Amino acid sequence: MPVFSYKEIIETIKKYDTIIVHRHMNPDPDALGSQGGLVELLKSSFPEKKISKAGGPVGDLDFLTTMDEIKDEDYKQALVIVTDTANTPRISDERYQLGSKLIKIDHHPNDDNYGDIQLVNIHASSCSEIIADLYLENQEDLILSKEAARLLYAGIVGDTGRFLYPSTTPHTMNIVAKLMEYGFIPSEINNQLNSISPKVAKLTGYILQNLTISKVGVAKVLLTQDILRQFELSDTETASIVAIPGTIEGVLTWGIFVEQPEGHYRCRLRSKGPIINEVAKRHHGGGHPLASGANAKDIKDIDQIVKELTELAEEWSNK
Ligand SMILES: [Mn+2]
Repeated sequence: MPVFSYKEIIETIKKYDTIIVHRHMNPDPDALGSQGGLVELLKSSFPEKKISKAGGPVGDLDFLTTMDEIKDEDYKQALVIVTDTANTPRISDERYQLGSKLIKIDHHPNDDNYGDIQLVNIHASSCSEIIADLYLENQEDLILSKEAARLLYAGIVGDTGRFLYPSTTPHTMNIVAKLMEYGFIPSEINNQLNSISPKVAKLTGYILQNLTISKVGVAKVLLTQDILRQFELSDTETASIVAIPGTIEGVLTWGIFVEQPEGHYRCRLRSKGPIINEVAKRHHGGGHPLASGANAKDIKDIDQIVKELTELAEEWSNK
């Protein structure tokens, strides 16, 4: 694990009057929870500082938080912090480079060592958990508001699949218990995060109908541009259906292959056991051991990915 120090981060934050927090493109609840949670935490702790959130539109997740308008000149002398983003091409709003110092805070494997300071903990369930840790370890310097607690809670709920995934630890639950004391309404967030649009509900039906499951437990489904048009959905709106195959008995690892307008396929890979991020890395992607993303240029490439998942599933079953 890379060496990091909370103190170094707090001391750096204290030195800057302007702080701009970025996160990854196509934000999920943890991207917004860690970004918004950190911004709220810093605003209540240092009311005299100018602290803002940068990045593209947040879509349906605007019940969590929305972005601020930031001018190029605001970056002069600014401290930039990027949350939940493993590599620089995924950072939303490339002006993150305009600041005078850069901090990376993340929980993905640290393959892209960007930033002057890094706080990377791959054992954390979510980046929001790391921000909560940052607060808990520095309570003499920081003040957590109810809104910050709500956002961090949402990020943890999002990235743990409501505490379903193995990344959920006793430490995660301790943090969640502390956050819940701040008075927001957890069930309200749970319901908001759990609800899907009627369009996505219909697509869910399509996926369940068309999923193939092999003998060793490799499931796959292909979503073509035709299908997405039929359901009036874009690729980004398909994120919420990725977990569905995992709920089916006997499914060990799976891929959802989404055709892009340019013709190639975005591959969402998941697993309940076999470590799949090496497969993702071999196919222009990466990610967590049990949740990764990759790219395939054609159906032959997809077949190769499925073959590699099958080998992993066989190895796993023979263990
Ligand atoms: Mn995350």
